[in-house]
Amino acid sequence: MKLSIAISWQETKFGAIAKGDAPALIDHAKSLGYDAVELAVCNPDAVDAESLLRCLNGMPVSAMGTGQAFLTDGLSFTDGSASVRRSAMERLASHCRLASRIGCPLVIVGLIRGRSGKQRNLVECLRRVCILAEEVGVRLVIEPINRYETELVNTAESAMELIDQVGAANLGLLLDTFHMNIEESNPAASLIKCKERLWHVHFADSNRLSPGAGHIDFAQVAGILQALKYGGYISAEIVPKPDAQSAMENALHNMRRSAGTAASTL
Ligand code: LER
Ligand code: MN
Repeated sequence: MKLSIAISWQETKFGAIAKGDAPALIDHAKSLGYDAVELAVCNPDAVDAESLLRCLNGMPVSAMGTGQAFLTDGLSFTDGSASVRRSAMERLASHCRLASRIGCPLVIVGLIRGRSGKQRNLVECLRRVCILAEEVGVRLVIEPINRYETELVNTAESAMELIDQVGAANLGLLLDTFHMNIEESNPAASLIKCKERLWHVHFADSNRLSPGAGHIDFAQVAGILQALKYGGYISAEIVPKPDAQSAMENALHNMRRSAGTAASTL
C-alpha cells in the first residue's frame, strides 16, 4: 500500500490536517517513511511552484486538496451567483495547473462543491473543469462528505451517480473512512461496488484521529483494498493531536500495522 499524509501548504481553517510549518512537516513525512504527501492549497496563484518543488525535493504529491477555496474564500460550484461559480471554476483550473506543474496526478473536489444548491450547477461546473483538467493532464476526484458538512453528495452511491451524469473519463472517486463511517450503510460493500472508479482514499478513524484511535476496523478496510488490488494512495487526513508530528507518526505506524494484519475478506 502506498501511504501518504495530508498537509496544508497554506494557513487553513480545516481541522483534520497536519498544519503549521509546511516545509518542516514535509521533511518529517519524508523522514518517517511516507511514500507521498497530499497537499491542501487554498489559492494556487499565491504559491511559488519553484520553491514548492525545492521543498518537496523529490517527494511525490499524491493529491491536491481544494476545500479551503470554499472555507476561506467562499467559492463554490453551487453558489447562487454565476460569477462566484465562475470564480470557483477558475480557482479549480488554477489548482489543476499547479498540480500538473508539480507532478501531482489528482485534484480533489471536496467542499468546493458547496454545502447546498442545485445539482444542475454542480454537474455543469464539473463538466467544464474536467475539460480544463484534461488539458493539463490531471484527474479530478469527487469526495462524498458527511451530512453535517454538506447536503451535496454524502454517499459513494450519490458520487457514482454524479460521475455518470458528468460523463468525463477523468472524474473518479475519493472515499474517506471518516465520512463512510457516518454515511455508508455498508462501507465494505461500497468500497467493492466502486472499485473501478476508486482513485484515492482518505484514512481517519471514527473520531477523525489517526487510524487505531477510534472504532473503524482498518485491517478489514486494508484487506478489502488489497483484495481489490487498489493501486492508488491511502492518505491519512487526521486531526493533528496531540501534535502534528506525533499524529503523523501514529498514523503511519497504524496504517502499516493494518496493512500487515489485513485479512483478505473477499
Ligand atoms: C476533505 O478531504 C474532507 O474530508 C472534508 O471533511 C473537508 O471538509
Ligand atoms: Mn477527506
